[in-house]
Amino acid sequence: MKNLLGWGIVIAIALALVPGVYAQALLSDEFTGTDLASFWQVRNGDLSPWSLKDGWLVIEAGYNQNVWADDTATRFYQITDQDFDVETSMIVNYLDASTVAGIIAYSATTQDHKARDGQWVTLKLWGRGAAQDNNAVLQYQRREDDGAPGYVGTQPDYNPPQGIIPLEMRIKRTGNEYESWFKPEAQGDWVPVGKVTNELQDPLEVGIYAGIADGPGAGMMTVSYDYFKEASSPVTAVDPKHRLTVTWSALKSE
Ligand SMILES: [Ca+2]
Repeated sequence: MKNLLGWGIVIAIALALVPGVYAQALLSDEFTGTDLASFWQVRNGDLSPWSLKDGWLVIEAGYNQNVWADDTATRFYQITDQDFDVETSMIVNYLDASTVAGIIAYSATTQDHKARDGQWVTLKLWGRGAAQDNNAVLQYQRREDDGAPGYVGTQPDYNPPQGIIPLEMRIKRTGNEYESWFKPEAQGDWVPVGKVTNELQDPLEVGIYAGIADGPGAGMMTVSYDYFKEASSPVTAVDPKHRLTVTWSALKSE
């Protein structure tokens, strides 16, 4: 009996360590240090060179990567089956290409409105190339659609020129409801973007991404993410000086 209990514990721990088997709450990250925290998974990490530098996750976006008809971006995500309220602060620097960067909640097990496997909600900065005068727009979309109720094809009163674009983004999930906000220039109060109902089946892959939709030879994009925060989860980070786990509040007080 004691042995059975022991094996039960071992199996429970093993399941908890296998991503996707046991979902959990999303974790916050300030992207300190040089190693990406182990709770992240990276999709298409080989297509866009990336690294942690001076407290930022810096992604040099690769080509032929989009989030529209398909999700082919380089994506950093965590798996959850719970409600969340996540935000990120980012600096997009792009030139002369069609580029995408933002927050996504992706469900591999949900069929989209065209009966394809895979559906999502994303708040996206679309950096537009010469065909649209080299300026960016903010969009709130599901897969290949921003015309359904609550989605936004072009956020009003926001149209920064290409170059360096700081902004913050936020998506809050409450059951099947997903609400979004942003902060132009990464300053001021949250500006509402949209609120939608999307019946995404758990587990969800929630995170941040970058990609250049055009092929090789088009311009460039560097996306620097300062942090990814879940409102209910304090940031933990490794203090490089003391090799100790410290909380975000401790970091802030230094
Ligand atoms: Ca940071």
